[in-house]
This record gives sequence, C-alpha cells and structure tokens, in this order.
Amino acid sequence: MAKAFLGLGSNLGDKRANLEEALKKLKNHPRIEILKVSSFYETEPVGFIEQDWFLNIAVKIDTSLTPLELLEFCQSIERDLLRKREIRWGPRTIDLDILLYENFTSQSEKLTIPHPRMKERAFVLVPLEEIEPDLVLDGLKISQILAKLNGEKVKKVE
Ligand code: A4P
Ligand code: MG
Repeated sequence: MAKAFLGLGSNLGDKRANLEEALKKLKNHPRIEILKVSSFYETEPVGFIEQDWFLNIAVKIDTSLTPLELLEFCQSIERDLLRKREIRWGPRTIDLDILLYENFTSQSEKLTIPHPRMKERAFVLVPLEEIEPDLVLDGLKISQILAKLNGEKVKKVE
C-alpha cells in the first residue's frame, strides 16, 4: 500500500457537489482508502483569471493502485463528471491532480510527480498543510513555502 496526496478543484456548476461526488467515487474504489480530507477552501483562480473562484480540497489516501493506475482512475472520475476541457487552466467541473505518491518521482508529460506546480500554489498548499502539517517538500515545511508566495486568496469555508 502507498500513501498519496490528491488535489481536487472545481469551479463550474455546484462545486461542492462535484467535489463530494468525486470523493464518493474515490471512497468506493476497492483499492483506495481515504485517510484524510481537508476542509473546503474558496480560492482565487490562478492562471486564467477571467473565471469563477474555485473550491479546492486536498485528500490523503492509502492505495494499492500504481501511480499510473491512480492517474487513470482520477481521469475516469473527471470524465464521469463531464469535465469540459476547452481552455487550459480554464473552468472545469472537476480536476483531480496527483500531488505526491510516497517517494515516487516521475517526469513524463503524462505523469509528473511531485505535481510540478504544487509549490507555487496556495490553493494546493493550504489544504495540504491542514491534513499533513509536518510535510516537508525539498527541505522546506509547507508554512515556509507559503510564506514566500504572493498570497493568492484562499479562504476556508467554515
Ligand atoms: N498529468 C501530469 N502529471 C499529472 C499529475 N501529477 N496529476 C497530465 C494529474 N495529471 C497529471 O491535465 C493535463 C495532463 O496532465 C493530463 O493529461 C495528465 O496526463 P488536465 O487535468 O487534463 O489539464 P489541466 O488541469 O487543464 O491542465 P493542468 O496543466 O494540469 O492544470 P493544473 O496545473 O492542474 O491547473 N486556480 C485555483 N484557484 N484552483 C484550481 O484548482 N486549477 C488549475 C488547473 C488552474 N487554476 C486554478 C486551479
Ligand atoms: Mg489537472
């Protein structure tokens, strides 16, 4: 079994329902156990900014799927939730990214782990820190990485 962290985001339709549906699909997979789910965070869009705010969460899982099998399952959830892919970084009903998978690293276009942009993104790091406060990335704690970012807005939904 391997521990992995996923980042989930939605900014189209009923965002909370989309995230909950994706969580349900993860939970129902026989080879995935959900260990922790962060709070929901309303986050300012990064990249393509003429779009609605996102709702983001981070999830910690235990899984016997390989990294590629996990990616394929995440993509099947995106397809099931009828994600539209017109604009890169644009609106989507659901986006599931593999952030980390044990100490596994991969640099291919199909699968890059750790996720190449996670350390620049408060919408990834803030929920991740909530569920794994002692996590260290390239020698830095998440709080230290966050302190160096520009402060895109990330608000916990109470
Ligand atoms: N891929 C490679 N590595 C991974 C990985 N670790 N996890 C490949 C998941 N997928 C990975 O992804 C494109 C390709 O990445 C896939 O074919 C897969 O094989 P995609 O999800 O189809 O496309 P995308 O998400 O539009 O592009 P990209 O580059 O993945 O975007 P990001 O970096 O995921 O950013 N702002 C806020 N506030 N909150 C957000 O959640 N999300 C994005 C998307 C932009 N701005 C955001 C948010
Ligand atoms: Mg993505």
